[in-house]
Amino acid sequence: MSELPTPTEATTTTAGLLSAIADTGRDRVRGGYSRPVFSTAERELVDWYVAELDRRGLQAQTDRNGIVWAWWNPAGAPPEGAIVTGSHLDSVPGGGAFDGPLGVASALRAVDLLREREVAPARPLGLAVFPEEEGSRFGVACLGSRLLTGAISAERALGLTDPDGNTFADVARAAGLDPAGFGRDEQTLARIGTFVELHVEQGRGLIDLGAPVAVASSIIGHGRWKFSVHGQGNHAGTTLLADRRDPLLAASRLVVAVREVAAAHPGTRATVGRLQPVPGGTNVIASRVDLWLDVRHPEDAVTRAVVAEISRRAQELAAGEGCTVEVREESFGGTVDFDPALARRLTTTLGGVPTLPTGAGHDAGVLAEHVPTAMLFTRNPTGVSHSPEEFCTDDDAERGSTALADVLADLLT
Ligand code: HGY
Ligand code: MN
Ligand code: MN
Repeated sequence: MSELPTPTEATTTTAGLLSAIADTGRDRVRGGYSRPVFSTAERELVDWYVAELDRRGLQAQTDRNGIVWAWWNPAGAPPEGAIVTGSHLDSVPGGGAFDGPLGVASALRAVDLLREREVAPARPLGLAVFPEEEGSRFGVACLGSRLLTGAISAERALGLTDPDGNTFADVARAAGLDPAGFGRDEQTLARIGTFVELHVEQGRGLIDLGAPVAVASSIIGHGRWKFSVHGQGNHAGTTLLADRRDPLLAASRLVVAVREVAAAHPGTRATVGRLQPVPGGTNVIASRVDLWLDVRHPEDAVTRAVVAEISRRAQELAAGEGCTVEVREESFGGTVDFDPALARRLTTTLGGVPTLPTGAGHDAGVLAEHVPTAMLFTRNPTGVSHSPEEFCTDDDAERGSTALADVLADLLT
């Protein structure tokens, strides 16, 4: 048994662990945190994670897809069939403090709790941090877990570009990874027997239920599409209205149409959160507008129908303004129902906590197609996420880590 770390406040509570990174990647303009994958801020978080692993006598290993692993295997059991837990450290622009990091801190805290309880794992416990879960820099959500499982080809991933035009290959190479190494990793996948991810709840379910922890039942299907509306760039002062082909006008009407189409398909969540006029000058009629559409629904056929109708409306609105429009699917993942037997086992271990579906995507949703997978949610008293208002109380954070330790102890022995 490795030496226990010297307990300090920063390492003996979940909230204490998170307090150590509370200033990393703060976004003074947007509020909240902006920690894009492979940015200085996100790399500082990875360094924090590696140092906390080291404090626990655990050796961090970054695999060829950029996933940061650590294995605790005091019994010296065979590597296959490990119980793995973890989450991500990258964020959306202006995101909250808990989306991702709470799952990582809870995994570290669960190791401490298992050791304090003198749990003797019969199989290895793995900890994992997946890169680019948000897809905020390169556009594809859960990029690390999709590469691990082969859900995205290395070729497509390496060609993805960030808003500044940097390719994933170049940025990953600068971060010390070998682009030739990316792609499905059978050997690593074979080591994962069960994956359990703890995540801050990104909704009001636990508030309304008055409970601190829930087990996930499903993740609704979701996808992302890029629309590019092409018009005629021109001078704001010398171009009469009748002579304009303004893509921003068509794109603005399209944003309104997105809400109309979604409202006509109950249960649909359709969002345009990112819209980029090019070149983007105050005195310039845009020549092009890029906008990104996020559509989610429990039934994949409805998601497809909604996107088809929005695409039809886009063509109509573009033509009405003398513009053209291109539509490209950037990512899609169908609705995932977590392993029911595993979910029941966790619910029983935790004494009958609620089970909740979620509209938020997670690496667990990608892994669920390959290994038995479950999720735990920790209460978020604001119910808000992907925003600085996302929150989790110190007590609930500790309750979540304790619940994670409980289910890991059950699965490990
Ligand atoms: O977009 C999502 O649902 C997740 O936060 N990546
Ligand atoms: Mn997340
Ligand atoms: Mn998120």
